[in-house]
Amino acid sequence: MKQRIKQSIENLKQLSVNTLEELEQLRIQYLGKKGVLNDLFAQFKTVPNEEKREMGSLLNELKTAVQTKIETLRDALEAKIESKITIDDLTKPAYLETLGSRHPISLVRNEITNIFAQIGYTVEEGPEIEDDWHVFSALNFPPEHPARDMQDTFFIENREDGNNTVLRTHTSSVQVRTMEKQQPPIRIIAPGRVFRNEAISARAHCIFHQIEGLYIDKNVSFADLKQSLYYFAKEMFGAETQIRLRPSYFPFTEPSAEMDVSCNLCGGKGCNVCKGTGWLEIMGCGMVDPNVLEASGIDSTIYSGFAFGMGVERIAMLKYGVNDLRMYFENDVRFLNQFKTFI
Ligand code: 2NL
Repeated sequence: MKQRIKQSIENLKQLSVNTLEELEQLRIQYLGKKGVLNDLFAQFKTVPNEEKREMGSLLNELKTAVQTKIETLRDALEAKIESKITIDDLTKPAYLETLGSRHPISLVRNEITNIFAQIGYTVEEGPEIEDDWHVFSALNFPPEHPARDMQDTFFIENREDGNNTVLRTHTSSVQVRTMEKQQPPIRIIAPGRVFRNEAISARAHCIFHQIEGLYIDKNVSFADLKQSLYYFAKEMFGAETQIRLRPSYFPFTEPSAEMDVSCNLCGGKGCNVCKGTGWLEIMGCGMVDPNVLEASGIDSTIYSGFAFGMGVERIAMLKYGVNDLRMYFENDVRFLNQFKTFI
């Protein structure tokens, strides 16, 4: 028996396994119910008393050796399985990660805000859910103006006293908030999502994006407006771009104008994008009405300013040749993937 134990301890040292299954077999062979150790412990009962001490300690030695061996083999196997994942084949190419891309509306918004940042404008943001004051009253909209109608504006709360809560129909509300909290000089860009109660079509959507701008200081004139917007047009559409201003009307500016840029597709000769006119309408603008300055606590006898507003979707449509506005809202990856190179 003594010989068998010593042999077993010796044998253990040579043992190795390749799989967890083989390891389990080994465990059963030694430590299982009918395993080597149980068998030896059974024999131990018949050992003469004077040999029990030596045999007992030998048996315990074997038991510990078996347990240690199994632990060591298991650790080695597990380490091998783990490292297999990383050292499998170092020459294999890495997994290709599919890169996302920016949404065309974000690309155009960033491009526009970056151009204005070059001439000192900072970005302001404000809430999409607004009160009547910041969307209409402070902007010189008369009480019966059609824009205040349910036909045009989404109402969240429609109150008797006219102090309604609405989804903003333009980001002018952000500029009003800035004028209320800050005295001139003010030079800001207000990009953001706006909402109008429109039937959805290729040309119109009830949610769209706007960028408005506001510049207020002493002695700001219409000439400043023209040069600032001319600079923007050249940066945005190319150095050859020309602008023209046509008289228009907004409740919040006086005088008001629409700005056209020369069609950069046909160079002003006339094509189907500019409908043969050679010009593309891209924004509305004007000198801030003194009533608007006063409503926000700015002294119109000291300060003057200009403001402008443009639709981001419209500019993105011209830039990328997209002819259906709904594309911008469907998030079809076949559409979005086409903007990968425009990061
Ligand atoms: C358009 C026209 C415009 C403004 C927006 C503005 C803002 C304040 C005061 C005065 Cl706080 N004006 N914004 C001015 C003129 C035109 O937008 O066609 N937008 C798409």
